[in-house]
Amino acid sequence: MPKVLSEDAVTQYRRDGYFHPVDILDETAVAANRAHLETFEAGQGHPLKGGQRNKSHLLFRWVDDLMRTPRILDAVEDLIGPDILCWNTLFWIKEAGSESFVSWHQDYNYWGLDSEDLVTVWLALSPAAVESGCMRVLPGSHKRGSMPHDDKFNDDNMLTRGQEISKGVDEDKAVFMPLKPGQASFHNVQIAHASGPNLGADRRIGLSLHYLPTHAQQTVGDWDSAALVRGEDTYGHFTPAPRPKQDMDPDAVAFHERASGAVRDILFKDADKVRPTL
Ligand SMILES: O=C(O)CCC(=O)C(=O)O
Repeated sequence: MPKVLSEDAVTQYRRDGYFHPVDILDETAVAANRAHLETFEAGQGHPLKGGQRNKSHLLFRWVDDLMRTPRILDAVEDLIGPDILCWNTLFWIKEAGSESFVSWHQDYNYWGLDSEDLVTVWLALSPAAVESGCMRVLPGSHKRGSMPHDDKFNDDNMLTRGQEISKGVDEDKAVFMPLKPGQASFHNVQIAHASGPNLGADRRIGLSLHYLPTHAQQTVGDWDSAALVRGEDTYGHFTPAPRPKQDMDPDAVAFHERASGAVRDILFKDADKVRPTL
């Protein structure tokens, strides 16, 4: 008996590689989390950028708390079982009216992780409508194996190397995953997905959280880290991520430097060009 998702939702996720929307945060919690983010951005005088977008749970205690939200973990447990690591937390912010987009890609090809059970939870902290460039997916593509990608390095592309599937995407079969603030979508690490520019009047703020079973291993990088967020880790394949005591906890910030650098090296492996920051 699933804890949060219905039997139908689990069946759809396994068959099509995605499921949405799931209500996670109420209005008050969305406003509080958005305020944490935007207060920090106002303080530094610019939006989150570079390494701040990755492994953000090591910089911000409120992201670490979000990563451990029981309702998210219950839903993830419905999909991948009770022993759960969070590998990464990653902000996807498209400013209102920005050209930022995400080309069609599969994450499995780039993250160096050997588990096809990795599930990405994409949590909306502002409206993610079709107009604001919500994600779209190609149903069933998680069962097609690795599709060919080219690195295009477009500045408006939010992906590190501008990786884009070169063959096999039929846009007519794509499904949009619009979300209201506080809702989340769930997608499999192998599914082809993309998103367009934000033509809306508000920022599109998404936080993706990458959950994997504890047996997963990093196969590309020599060193990697993850946070045990539920159950037991009897494998010890990842260095445990520390929990920040507060935002910008010096020990966690130092760990973030190493951990986000390791992710950058993994993402840019064999790339012709490397961006200085993620
Ligand atoms: O936020 C987006 O539009 C794309 C996000 C994405 O590629 C992901 O979460 O894997």
